[in-house]
Amino acid sequence: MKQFRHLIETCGKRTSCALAVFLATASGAIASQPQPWQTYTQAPSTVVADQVMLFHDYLNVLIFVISAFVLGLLVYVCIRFKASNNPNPSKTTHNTLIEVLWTAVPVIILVIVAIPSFKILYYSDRSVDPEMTIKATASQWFWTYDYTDENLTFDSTMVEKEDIDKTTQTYLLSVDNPLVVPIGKRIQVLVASNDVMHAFFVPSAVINIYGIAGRINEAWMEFTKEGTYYGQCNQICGMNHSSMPIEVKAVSQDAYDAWLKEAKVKFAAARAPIRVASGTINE
Ligand SMILES: [Cu+2]
Repeated sequence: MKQFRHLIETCGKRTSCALAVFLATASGAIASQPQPWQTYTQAPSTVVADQVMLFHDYLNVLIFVISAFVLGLLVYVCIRFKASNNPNPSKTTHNTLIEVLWTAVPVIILVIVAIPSFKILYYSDRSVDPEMTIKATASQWFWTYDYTDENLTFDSTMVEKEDIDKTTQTYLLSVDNPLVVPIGKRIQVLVASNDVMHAFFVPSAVINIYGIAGRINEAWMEFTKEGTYYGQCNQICGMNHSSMPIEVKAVSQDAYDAWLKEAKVKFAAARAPIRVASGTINE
């Protein structure tokens, strides 16, 4: 009872806040991370995400129309065929026209849903002629990003609670070295794992790809606006599963070029080759 009362009080305090968040989210003002009391998806940040959201809205309209039609039909049947209106009930058992209709109409609706659904599925599956490639390799519990065209590799680990800068960072989402990408570029993302199964999951980009040891899975992203977009590994990958977030910074081409120049110097010394008996690897 105590808990219930606490819940009611908390709800009361948060109602206005929740309403503001809902309105802001619905209007697309929040781009990158989950919000308290969020009731809608994160705003789309890539061209694929834009398409998926359009499809989502289209399906919602369709669902609303079908639900309203079924509800209307139920109300009509309840009134029209109630016992007091039918002292001598009809003995009808079959109606060929209605039976054909209630089979054919759902099939047509499914086809109407399937065509755009498959179109988006194939569109989002893999990029055609990507302009750059990034390989994201998961390990317990951090990400390693390889800019394969630039010979640049670095690790990305979560910022610990005591090191969080509350003005710019979010605990459990912010990392020391974010994945920086230019907007308007078609980026191929290759996802792999060094150990157990992980996932590269960035909701606002509508990417959710498993990282599996010995396999390379593929996705792609092309950001439409600058911003910081967060994601998380959503496979239960071990004790610190919640401590390997993904932080993507989408910036202008000029800012990306400047970052790349700095990153090449910064990370050049950081990653020494791993020495093994027969020579060196990781070069
Ligand atoms: Cu993981």
